[in-house]
Amino acid sequence: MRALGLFLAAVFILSALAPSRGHAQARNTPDPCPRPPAGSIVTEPTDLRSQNAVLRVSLTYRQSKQPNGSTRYCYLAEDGSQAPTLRVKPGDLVILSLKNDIASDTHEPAASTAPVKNNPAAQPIMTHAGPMPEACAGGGVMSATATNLHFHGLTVPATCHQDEVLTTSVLPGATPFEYRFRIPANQPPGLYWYHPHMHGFSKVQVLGGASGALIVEGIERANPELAGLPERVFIIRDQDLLNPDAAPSDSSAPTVLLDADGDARNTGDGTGQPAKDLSLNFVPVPYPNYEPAIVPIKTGEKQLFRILNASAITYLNLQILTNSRPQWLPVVALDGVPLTYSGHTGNGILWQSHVGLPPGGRAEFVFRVPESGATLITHSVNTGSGGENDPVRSIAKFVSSLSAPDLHSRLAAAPEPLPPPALPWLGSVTPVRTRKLYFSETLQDPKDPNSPTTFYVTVDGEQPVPFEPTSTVPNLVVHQGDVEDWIIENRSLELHAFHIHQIHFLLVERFDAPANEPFLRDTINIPFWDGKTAKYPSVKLRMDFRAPGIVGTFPYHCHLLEHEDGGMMGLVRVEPAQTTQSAPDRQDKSGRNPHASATAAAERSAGVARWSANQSHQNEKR
Ligand SMILES: [Cu+2]
Repeated sequence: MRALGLFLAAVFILSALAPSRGHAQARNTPDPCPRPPAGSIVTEPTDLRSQNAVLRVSLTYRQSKQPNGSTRYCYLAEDGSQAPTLRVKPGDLVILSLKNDIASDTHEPAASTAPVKNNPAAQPIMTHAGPMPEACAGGGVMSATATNLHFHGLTVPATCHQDEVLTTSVLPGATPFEYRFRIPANQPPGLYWYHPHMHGFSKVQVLGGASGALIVEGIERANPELAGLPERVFIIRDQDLLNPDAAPSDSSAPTVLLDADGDARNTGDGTGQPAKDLSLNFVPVPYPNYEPAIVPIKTGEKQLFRILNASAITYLNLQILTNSRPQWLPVVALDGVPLTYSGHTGNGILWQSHVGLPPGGRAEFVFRVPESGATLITHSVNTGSGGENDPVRSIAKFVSSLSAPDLHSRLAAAPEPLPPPALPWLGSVTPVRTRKLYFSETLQDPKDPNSPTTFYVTVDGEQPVPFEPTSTVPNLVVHQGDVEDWIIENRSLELHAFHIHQIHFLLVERFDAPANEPFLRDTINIPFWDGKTAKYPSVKLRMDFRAPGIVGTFPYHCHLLEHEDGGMMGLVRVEPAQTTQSAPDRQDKSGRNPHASATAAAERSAGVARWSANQSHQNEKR
C-alpha cells in the first residue's frame, strides 16, 4: 500500500504541475488510462483469482489520446485497476465480460507535436461484408475502435466466445461481450497473457498498453524447488517515444534513420535512438536517459520473477547486473511451460546469463537481490539491416530494503506434485509430415527503402500474398492428433517472431543443425537473412496438434505486430482426427499415428542424457 500511495501521490503532483493546454484534456476529466511517470516505484498488477473453480472478470476497454498523437488503451477491472493479472487453476472456468467503452472517451489530445506514423485513425477501416448480428457471428468489423481478446498460449478452442480472433469484433458501445472457456485440466502451469487481436490494428492497441498477464497456477507442483516462493509479475511493454526529438545521451551515436515503418532503423551496434520506449508495469523508461523504474525488494528474499514481453515490436535481451556483472539466472519456465515438462531436463532449470524474449515471449526465473542492489537491463538486439533499433538500456533498479512491501502472491509451500504429462514427450514423436513456410517482405518501390512494406508468411511453393481478413480459406489443413514438423525460413533482412495460436511447439533444428533445446514454446525468433548467404536462416519446429480441443481454424503469424497487421499471418485448419477409414485422403505416405509407436514412459525415457542444463548460448537466438 505504501508503494501505491507513493504512486498516487506522484500522479497527483504530476497532474497538478501539468501546464494548462487550453483544450478538452480537461483537468477535471481524469485520464481513463493513467500511467505513472518515469522513475516511479513499480507496483504489481491487481490479482483476480478464481473462486470455487470459476473466475468471473469484467474488463472495460478504454482509450486516451495523448498530446504526441499516440493513443493509450487499457483494460480496467471493476475496482478501477488497470490490466489485472488473471489467476486460474487447470480445469477452472473463465467467464470474462469485455465492454468496449472507448466511445465514451472524449479525452481529446492537446495540439499534436509529433504525429505518430501509421496512425490508425488515418487507416482505412476493413469491413466484413454483411450484417453483424453478433460480435462473432461472421460479420465482424475490424476497425481501430473495435477490439477483441486473444488468450496467448492457452490450448482452448478457437471458437466464438472462447479464443476466436478472426471474426470476433466487439464494437464501441456494444453490449458487453462474454468470453466463457475452461482452462484445460492439463494446461501447463505458468505465465500466459491476454491482448487484443484485431487484424490491422493489433499493433496500435498493444502498443497503447492493452495487455495483461494470465497465470495458470501451480508451477510449484511441476517444480518443487519453487515451493513457497513469493512471485513477482513484470510486464514489459513498448510505447511511442516520449522524447522523439531528444539527442542521444551518447554523443557518438549515429544519426537516426527511419525504416519503412517509420521506426528508428537498426544501427547494428547497440547505440542510438530506440524505435520504441519501454515500460515496466506501466512505469516508462524513456529515451534518452532511461531513468530506471524503482523496484524495492525485501532484503534477502528469493523470488520467482515472471516476465512477459508484451511489446508490440520490441525484442528483449534481459540481464540482471550486480556490480556491473551479469548474474546467472535459473530459468524454470518459458512461454508458460515449466522446463520440467520434457521429462529430460533434470531439475528443470536452465542457467542463463541473459534471457532473450521476442515480442509475446515469457520467461520465469528465480532471483535473490543482493543487499547492494541490482539493475535489470535489456541488452541490444541486432534485428538485422531491415529491423528496428533496439539499443542496450536500463529498465529497473532493484533496491534491497527490509521495508519493501510483501508481494501479493506466494506459491504453495507444500504442493501436491503434478502427474506426469499424459502424452508422449513431443521430441520423441515421429512427425507425420514436414512442411516449409517462409517469411518475406517486399517494398512497394524496390528502389526506395522507405517505401511501404508488404509482409508475407507463405507456404513454400505458393505465391506470397498478404493475409486476407475476409477469407476463411485456410493456408494449411492438419488433423487433430497429428504431430508435424514445420520449417520456418526467414527470407527477409530483419528478425521475425513466429507464433501460432492454441498450441505449443518444440524447436528441433536451427540452421539445419539439431537444437538440443528440449522445452516448449509458443513464440520463437527466426534469425534474419544477411542478403548474401545462399541458404536462408531457418528453424524446424515440431508442432503439436494432439490436444482434442483445438479442432477449428486459427492463425499463425509474426508477433511483431506491425508485420502481422501488414499481412504476415496465415490460417491453419485443424480437422477432426482421421480414423483408419478416412486415412486414404491423407496426402503423403509418411503419415502414421504418432501415438501408436511407443508407450509414454518409453518415449520419455529416451534421450534423457542428451541435454546439459548449463549451455548459456542456447537461448541467444530465441
Ligand atoms: Cu515480423
